[in-house]
Amino acid sequence: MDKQLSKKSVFEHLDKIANTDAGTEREDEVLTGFLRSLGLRKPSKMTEQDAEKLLVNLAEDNCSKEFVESLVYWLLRQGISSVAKETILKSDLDGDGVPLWQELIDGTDPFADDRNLSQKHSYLGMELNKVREIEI
Ligand SMILES: [Ca+2]
Repeated sequence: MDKQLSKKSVFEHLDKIANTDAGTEREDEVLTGFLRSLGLRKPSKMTEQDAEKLLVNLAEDNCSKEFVESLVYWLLRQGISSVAKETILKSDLDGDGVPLWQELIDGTDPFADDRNLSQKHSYLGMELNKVREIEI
């Protein structure tokens, strides 16, 4: 129940962010063209399969974090169907166990497992500290 509530508030929060920016006509053109090039329906009519197809293409193209961000906010502004919205926001393109909505909020890259990377960094840091201790 709590989880449902927090998911709802996160989705509302993302909607709010999406609507703080009206976007531009150019953006509309580019992103509408992008969906069309993939043979997808318009956002309000998107099915779960459309959303999955979109995600697969994003992952394969290894799009920038910024592109995914503006695409998702644009889709939200366009009134994307709730089933497609769920599919996209809950997706985990890089397989790091962190859903897209969380990556958006945290500002992490949905295509790079950058959390594990930072874990590796801190692990490396620990190793270095160990070495230093031994030297001392
Ligand atoms: Ca992820």
